[in-house]
Amino acid sequence: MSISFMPVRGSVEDLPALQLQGLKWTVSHAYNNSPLYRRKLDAAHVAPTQIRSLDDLQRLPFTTAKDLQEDYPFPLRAVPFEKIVRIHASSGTTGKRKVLCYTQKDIDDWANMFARCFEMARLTTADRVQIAVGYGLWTAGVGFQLGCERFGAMAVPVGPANTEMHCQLLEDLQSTVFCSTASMAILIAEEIERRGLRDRLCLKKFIFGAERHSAKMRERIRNITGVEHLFDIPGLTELYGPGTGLECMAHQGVHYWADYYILEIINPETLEPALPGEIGEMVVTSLRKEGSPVIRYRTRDLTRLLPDPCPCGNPLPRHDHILGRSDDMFIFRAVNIYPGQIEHVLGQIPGASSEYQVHLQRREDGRDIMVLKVERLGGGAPEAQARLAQDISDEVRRQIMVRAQVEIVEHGSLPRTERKSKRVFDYRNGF
Ligand code: DLL
Repeated sequence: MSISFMPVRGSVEDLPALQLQGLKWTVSHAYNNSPLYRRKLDAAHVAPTQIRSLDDLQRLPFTTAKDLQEDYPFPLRAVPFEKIVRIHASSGTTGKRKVLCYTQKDIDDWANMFARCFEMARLTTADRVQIAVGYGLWTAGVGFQLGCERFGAMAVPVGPANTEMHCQLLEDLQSTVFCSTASMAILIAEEIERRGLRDRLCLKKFIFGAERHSAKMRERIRNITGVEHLFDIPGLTELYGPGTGLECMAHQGVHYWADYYILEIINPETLEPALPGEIGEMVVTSLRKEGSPVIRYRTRDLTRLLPDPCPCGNPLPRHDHILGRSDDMFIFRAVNIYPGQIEHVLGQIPGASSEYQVHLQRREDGRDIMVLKVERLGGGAPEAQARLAQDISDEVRRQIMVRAQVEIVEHGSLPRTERKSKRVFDYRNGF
């Protein structure tokens, strides 16, 4: 399969040489132009001239979210302000926003990367792409817009409007592709079902990301809308924004743009490379980014490389869906738990929907309790609800080894959001 947004001189065989060239350029650019990187590289005793092979990547120090916060507001800036044409910022889970700078070349590179996403999802210029993510400081809306225009399809730049407006535009403009967060995808799918719109729409593809989604969410979106192709799109503000790769037509993980960045998977404890196929933390190094280059940036996202050739025929390397973030983990009665584990359990239980919340509370006697609220699918008698709660609690106990009080709630009663969903509420320290 050909990919026309490949680097100018390039095929997959050229990737290692291209990566080495990009790595050398990035380290020297960062060292010469960013005080933060100079400090870090000096402290690690690495000079740009010592980068001679891709293995030398291992000698470079990691960059973390903390570095971005300490040098706020323009932490990784490596060009004069006159060359910066835009900034974006992500909210950051704690503390200050992460602000990243873009030169015109960065914007062009990002547009090409994103156009490749649309190409990989086999859009054509006849497609109508309804963009339902936020515009503004966040990279999401402008990123989808940029990629869509570069690709040449018709953008319908709605942003995170209400579902009423989205449904109306889906119907009136006959949009063929819907781009959103994973939560918004399920929200709109349920609205299409509620309004009985399915047969009046021309929707063929969903492209969603910004947060983890479960297999159950996918299944539900597909079942109620009849849309066959759902594509997971990853991305982060530190590395341009959305569009750093895309799930392929074979739906076997995410192909990522290894000509724009190097992806490493490390063991977050030892910081050593994970084995091929082993889950670890995603670490990224940009190869062409001018405004705010990233060198071994620890994303906190957990995934793994998929080393086998992909049945879709695309030769670009693959990583699995993002399985969670290392900072999503919570500790309950000395057990480390990721929300993804709970989703995994719910995915195996037929009467449970994909929607849930975890509430952690501390009783007066000091004991912690976990209340797991789960939406049920469809109707059912009260006995069936009690059975469902018992099944979920048994499986949580068996697979995650903790006791949870399961509360079954009506379908549609947990909040749906246009943003990233919050699923874990920890009240143990009083908030
Ligand atoms: O969420 C960019 C984006 C917008 C991607 C729209 C896709 C669609 P940030 O706000 O900087 O950027 O958040 C980045 O979100 O490190 C992951 O933890 C998470 N994330 C992004 N995409 C996915 C995905 C945007 N497809 C952080 N699956 C990342 C799971 C995702 N998590």
